[in-house]
Amino acid sequence: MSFEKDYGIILKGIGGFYYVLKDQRVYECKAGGRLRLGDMTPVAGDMVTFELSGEDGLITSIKPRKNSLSRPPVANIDRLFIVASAASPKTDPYLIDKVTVIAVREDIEPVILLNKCDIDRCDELYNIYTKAGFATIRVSTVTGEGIDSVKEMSKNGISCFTGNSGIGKSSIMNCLLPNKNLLVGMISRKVARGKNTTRQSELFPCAGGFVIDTPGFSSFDIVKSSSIEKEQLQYCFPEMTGYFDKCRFSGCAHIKEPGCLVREDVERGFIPKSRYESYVRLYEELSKVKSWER
Ligand SMILES: Nc1nc2c(ncn2[C@@H]2O[C@H](COP(=O)(O)OP(=O)(O)O)[C@@H](O)[C@H]2O)c(=O)[nH]1
Ligand SMILES: [Mg+2]
Ligand SMILES: [Zn+2]
Repeated sequence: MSFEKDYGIILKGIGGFYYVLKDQRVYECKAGGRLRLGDMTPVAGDMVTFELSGEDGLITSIKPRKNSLSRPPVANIDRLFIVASAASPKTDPYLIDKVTVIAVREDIEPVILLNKCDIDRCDELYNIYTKAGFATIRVSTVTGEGIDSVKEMSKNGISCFTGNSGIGKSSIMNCLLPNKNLLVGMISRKVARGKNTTRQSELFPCAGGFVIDTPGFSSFDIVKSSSIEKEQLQYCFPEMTGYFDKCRFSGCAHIKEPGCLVREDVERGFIPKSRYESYVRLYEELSKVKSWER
């Protein structure tokens, strides 16, 4: 990953200290206070400038963020690896679709990783997400299938892993980072609660980019965490964006309107049915949100 001159990147924060990587070295820094940083609290992924006095670093500015997630706090995400499976615990496509909407909205590239393919080839999920136009990779941490492709995609920028507990996020990261030994089979919340210091998730350098784990899908509540309006929802479904203003009624929401080309193409199998059903379900959820609740 290339940096703008003078900037380092925060790998993690623990108990008020931030570990900033710059020119192959990690510096322990404190935050520079309200005067310099205003309301921004540094998080992993932030690009920062800092001053050194002796060994002690002081963060002096934070570059405006491209995007950010709050659980875990991480900024400037380029890619979201959404880990799913048809093997246990089987993933509900609706959960995947919710996350893809937020990703697209935040200008993050969603990549679907179908894990545990040694047990189940995940054909149904594979067909849905390739047809929808997402990069979709079959993975197995047992046979090593797909790991090279995941590594290749991690070369640029910051890649964040998400998916239900037990789906294999830590296992996949261990394949990418063989020297790190992340805790497989551990619930991430437990790990986070174990110590008294507040600890952020950590960015790990990987293949030229960075990878980071998240606690799971629960951090992606579409209604609460994003300011998306129902009229905008169709633009967060890449397979539906070409239909804008082509249906019989301009401003068609593709729900019940006659002459809707989206619904016709769902019937003809060009748009995956489960994706369309998620669209309708999310549209209805967003319709219930009053404007003052946003
Ligand atoms: N058969 C099979 N089991 C896997 C695979 N990846 C992970 N597991 C198992 O799934 C369980 C949960 O894995 P873990 O990486 O801790 O999931 P996390 O909660 O998403 O971090 C562990 O028992 C792993 O050994 C896989 O590709 N195939
Ligand atoms: Mg884990
Ligand atoms: Zn329509």
